[in-house]
Amino acid sequence: MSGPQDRINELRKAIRQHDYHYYVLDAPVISDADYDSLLKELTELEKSHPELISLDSPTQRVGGKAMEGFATVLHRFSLLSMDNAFSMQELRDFDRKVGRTAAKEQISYMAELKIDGLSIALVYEDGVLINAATRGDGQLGEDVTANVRTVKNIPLSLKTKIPRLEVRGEIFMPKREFLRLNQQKEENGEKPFANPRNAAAGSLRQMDPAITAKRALAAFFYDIIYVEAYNIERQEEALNFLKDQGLPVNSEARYCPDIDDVCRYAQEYQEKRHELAYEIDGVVVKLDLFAGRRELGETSKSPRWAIAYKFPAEQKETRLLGVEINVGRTGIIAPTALLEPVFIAGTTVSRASMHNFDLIKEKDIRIGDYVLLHKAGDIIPEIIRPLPEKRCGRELAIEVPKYCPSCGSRVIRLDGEVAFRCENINCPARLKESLIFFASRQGMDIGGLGPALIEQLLDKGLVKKIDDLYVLKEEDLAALPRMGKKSAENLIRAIEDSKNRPLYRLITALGIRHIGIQSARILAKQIYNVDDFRKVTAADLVSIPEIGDKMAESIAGFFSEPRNLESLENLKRAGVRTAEEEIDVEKRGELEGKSFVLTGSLESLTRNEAGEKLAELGARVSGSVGGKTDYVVVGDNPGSKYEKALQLGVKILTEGEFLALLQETEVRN
Ligand code: 0OX
Repeated sequence: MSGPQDRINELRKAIRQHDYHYYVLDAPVISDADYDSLLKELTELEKSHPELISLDSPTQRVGGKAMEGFATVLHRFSLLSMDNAFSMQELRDFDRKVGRTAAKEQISYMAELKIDGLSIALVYEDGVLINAATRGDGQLGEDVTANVRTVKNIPLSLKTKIPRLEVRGEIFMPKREFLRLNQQKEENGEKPFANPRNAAAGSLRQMDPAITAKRALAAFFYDIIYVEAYNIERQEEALNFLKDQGLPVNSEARYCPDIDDVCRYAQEYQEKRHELAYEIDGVVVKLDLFAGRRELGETSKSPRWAIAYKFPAEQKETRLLGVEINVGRTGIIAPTALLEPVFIAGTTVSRASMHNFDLIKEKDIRIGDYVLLHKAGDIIPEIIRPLPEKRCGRELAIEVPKYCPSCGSRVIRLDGEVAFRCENINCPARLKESLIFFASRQGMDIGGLGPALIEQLLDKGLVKKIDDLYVLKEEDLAALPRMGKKSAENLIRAIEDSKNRPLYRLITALGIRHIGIQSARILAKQIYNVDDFRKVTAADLVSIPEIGDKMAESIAGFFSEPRNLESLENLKRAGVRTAEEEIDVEKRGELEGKSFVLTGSLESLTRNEAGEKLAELGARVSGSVGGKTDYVVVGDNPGSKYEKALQLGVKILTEGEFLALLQETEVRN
């Protein structure tokens, strides 16, 4: 039989897991409202069975968990959390409780928006920001000073040289920035943030402040933890004081003489929340007079003079009618849910990004399902979960397409990425981006061929593949709007000039994922003919110094797509340089074309250096020993490659023999 203890255990376990997802992974799997209801159920069960309360119950701590990597800060004053109210009734209950301790004339409130961000504490000494720490568990936080200094609306110094001021506030990510960041993440095949709060946390916990600086974070401050030399006795006064010192204070806060006003304020912002530039998840109600606060005091985890009214989560049920598969401009295959239209958080929604196929599988969403919908960050419609109890049995599984819906190429997925992609550089969905990058400075540097002109070429059907650029005729171009004879001539010349770029520029221009100009240089040094790329495997590629697994896989993927090979063939035929001519052929001798495997550590040179030397002599370094391996160089503590070489009878060289061979070959050259 299952008694309260079983349910309590179940709830504690679930809450701990959700805490971990939320605070540590920044990737919650349930909505805040669902989390709150679990916590509420546990709190109530424990209230009616106090003998079952244990010290490690999630109800017994203030929340949060120290993150790794940042120095720990012990807060001089612990940062309390707040009790929640989920209805106007519970707000009134709070007022009644306050009335039991505080005198009537002491009771009036400040109502503030509850910004959905990350609680932080700043310390200013002599008016200068000297420390910023996350709230952590309320006692121990993390030193994020370097990152907080990059937040533009946080002043590095105050208006007045106050000896010491400690303030508490909220760092958050505005909705627009959240939208931008997630779009960027999806384009890069990364997992989007679940909500602006997680995005803010993720941005603040970057070890490199330069990354934090690129995210448009902002902050509002709402609490004086400690101040020296000033006597402040009311919350309204405190907010004005903070504002006067140059700290950002939310301007929607309102003085409310009684609880009716507070309820009106809460109602008003519950309706207006979608119009705000930042996400709020409720309203914070605080006793205005500090004298009254002192009288009420606090429990071990929260003040008795404040309460957070949490808005009901905006969730709607609707039906998933189908899934549209789109190809993004970078080749990402993206599933979009087609929904029965439903009004939610201020707009009617009939489509929702499903982000990626992993998520669909994880949530087990099927076509025909009734689903629960919400808006992440109050803007991005998202399916929270399906409602399997409403299934009729005719629902259909959502499959990852094997072929690109736009061009029919095989769809591939790179290791470690959530996204599936179309690899065809000429796929109509991504051709424009491919061309823009191909012609750009980093690529083939075709002067005058920018996005606007590329668009015209595509519109007129003059270019359908990358290689079509090289068969463009002057008269085709001259006929385009806003294009005179002279500019057509110039463009043809620029295209002609680009044919002779070094090989690494062509490799860069192909826009292969993870291959930037640096890695393209390395590749071109080792594999100096585009034709050879189709012969090398990912295993061969990783043996090239500085080429990692991801890059190797990506290159192999690119060159396994027949449409890409065809385009390269056409480029070659059109006269584009597809081989590295600068390698000094004279320098090569007997080692030309030989395949080497290096194992164990070498004393007189690094494996990278050995690789480079071999490449200069026209030899190739491979990652694994096989039938085609000519030599295995064995250093200290060799691995299994040594045994394999013995097994296969491959010629084995000691470091000394290897150096001698290199020298001999170099001398002979
Ligand atoms: C917010 C917010 C959070 C601080 C001290 C006791 C109550 N998220 O916007 N907390 C508080 O106040 C806490 N106010 C706020 N506005």
